[in-house]
Amino acid sequence: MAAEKQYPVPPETAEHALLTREEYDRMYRQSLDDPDTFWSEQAEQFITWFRKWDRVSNNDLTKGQIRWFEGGKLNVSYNCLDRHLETHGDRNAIIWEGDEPGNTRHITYRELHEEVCRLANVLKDRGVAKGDRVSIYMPMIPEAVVAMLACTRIGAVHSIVFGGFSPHALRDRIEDADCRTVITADQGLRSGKPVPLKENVEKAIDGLDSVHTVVTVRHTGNEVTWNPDRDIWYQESLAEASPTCEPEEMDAEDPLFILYTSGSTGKPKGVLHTTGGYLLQASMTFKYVFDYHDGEVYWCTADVGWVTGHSYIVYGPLSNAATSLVFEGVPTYPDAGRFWQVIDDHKVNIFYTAPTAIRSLMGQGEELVKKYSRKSLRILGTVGEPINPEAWEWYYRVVGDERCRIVDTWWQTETGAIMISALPGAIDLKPGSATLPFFGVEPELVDNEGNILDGATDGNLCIARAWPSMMRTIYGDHERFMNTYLTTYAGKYFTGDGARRDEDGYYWITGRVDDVLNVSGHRMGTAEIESALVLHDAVAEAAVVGYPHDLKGQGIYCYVTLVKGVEPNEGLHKELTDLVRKEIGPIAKPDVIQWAPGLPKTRSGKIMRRILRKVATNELDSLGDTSTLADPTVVDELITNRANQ
Ligand code: 6R9
Repeated sequence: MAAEKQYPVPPETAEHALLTREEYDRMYRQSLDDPDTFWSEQAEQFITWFRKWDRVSNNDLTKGQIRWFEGGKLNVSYNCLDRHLETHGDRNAIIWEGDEPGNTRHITYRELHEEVCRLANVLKDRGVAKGDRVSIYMPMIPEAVVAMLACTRIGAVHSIVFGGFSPHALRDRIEDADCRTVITADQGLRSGKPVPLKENVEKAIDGLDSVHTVVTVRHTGNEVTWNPDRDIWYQESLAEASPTCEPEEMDAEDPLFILYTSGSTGKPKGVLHTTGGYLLQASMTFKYVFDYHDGEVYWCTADVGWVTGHSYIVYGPLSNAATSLVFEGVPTYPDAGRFWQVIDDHKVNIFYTAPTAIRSLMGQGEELVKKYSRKSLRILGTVGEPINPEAWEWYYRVVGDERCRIVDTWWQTETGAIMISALPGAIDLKPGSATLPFFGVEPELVDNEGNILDGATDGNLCIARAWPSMMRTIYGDHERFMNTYLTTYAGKYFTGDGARRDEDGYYWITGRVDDVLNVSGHRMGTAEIESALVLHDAVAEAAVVGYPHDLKGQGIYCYVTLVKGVEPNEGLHKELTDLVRKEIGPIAKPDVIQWAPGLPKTRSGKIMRRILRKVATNELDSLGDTSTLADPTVVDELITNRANQ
């Protein structure tokens, strides 16, 4: 095998970085050999506690019991706001860049604190109490951050639903967590086009009488329908509310938020995170992985609707008193130079984005990048999916001018914080590898029988012990939590990802080993898309698989069997595409719909997805054994139909 390209840490980077390789090695060793001492020191350093914990850790993965810092009391909004006021009250907590260039706002820590207190009081006034769930369905505006922090201030549990999700998906999530309050905006804006958020909320809660309050931010100023018993305007109610609100004392293990994510089967799972462990690891990874130095401007391009937005737009940066840039728009509006323009305008030092964005901008050429200086940049991060070495090299060479360190950060909604990543001053880089585990993270590769594989090898990626920001359960379904993550390989957390470990102990994530797709960094269960397709009267059966897609990483390939007597046609194709958009949202829009008179099934009726993946990828020479199929001729039919598409 050709030697992989390596990018060692330059000595001057190591000199100015928070951690060197020696420090990483020492801390990593301590984090595994003496975890309670390690985590207790970190918890003292990163978090302000109202009361110290009685016990650092109390975990038993075989029972699904994960507890950190039991008896400790803290408040997340206090840690993200109040404690910075004396020293950094006038520092920008948020720089907001709207969809239209030039539309910006700056919000200091003092201003953010006041606004959070006001909204917290409004929520209390409407009867929201500690432990209640609040649904947030918002565009990328500062009020989304205010909404999150206001919930944490009073101990309410937020459940953010990505603004690109359909009313149907929103309703499911509101119902599943029994949210009785929804915070939204009149509309969002993306590349000049409005997103009808309030209207979607109306549709989502139609007939759901349990929802007693909808708080709406006036953002674009369009007309919205109004129910005076239920609806209140954000701006008006905040103006009347008191600007002081005592933070609720929360137990370290009190729930902090629920965030829905796709699994390989059934409906989305409400991943539950708790207060102390989550905040500690979000805070600590932010500081060390991005090598954050006091006063720097940091920009993560994710949406707060995803976990990356939770941990690395809000909780990680704000708990460190950083300035976090919140961006409403898209990378290609008004043109594909937008990212670099924003970086120059706001002197961004640390930039964190997704491989799919890098790949799409790479296709637009270097000119648009070179037009801007980008000289403020120091650290570049990626997250969400494996980054192909070509995109990595382009990011490094063109965007970073071969001067910026790249951190490829592997983690999941379930892990709460970054698990495997380089540290800028400590770890040599290899393009395409997430490199080495963060403190306290013990990765293990196992074969399908659960045997631990040593040395350089491929395997199923597990984590051998609990870590503070680990999810605690699936909201309302602990059994599903156990079955999805903890029983496949007893006593370990199973990530659902495959990985390779090389001779240097570096990890290379190879992608999902289950029926979860990763489309432009968004996770989607094939089962969810199939359920949407079969809602159509003309559809008898559907099977969805992923296939390699140049820009999106994976594309959505749907095989659809129509009911007897219905002939495929263009109109039907469009109806099915629209149906998936309506049921789940635009991110789940099928890339290919192939009509399939029959699907390859085993004699026991199980769809052989392996074969469908091969046909989708056009790897027809390696279909493998088809003799166990109930009807092997369906495969020939699929191949012919594919060619005629
Ligand atoms: C943070 C986030 C998690 C899944 C994960 C994996 C993929 C994320 C990655 C990566 C390779 C990286 N993934 N980061 N794969 N390299 N740096 O994305 O959370 O939306 O829950 O997705 O994304 O497959 O299992 P989430």
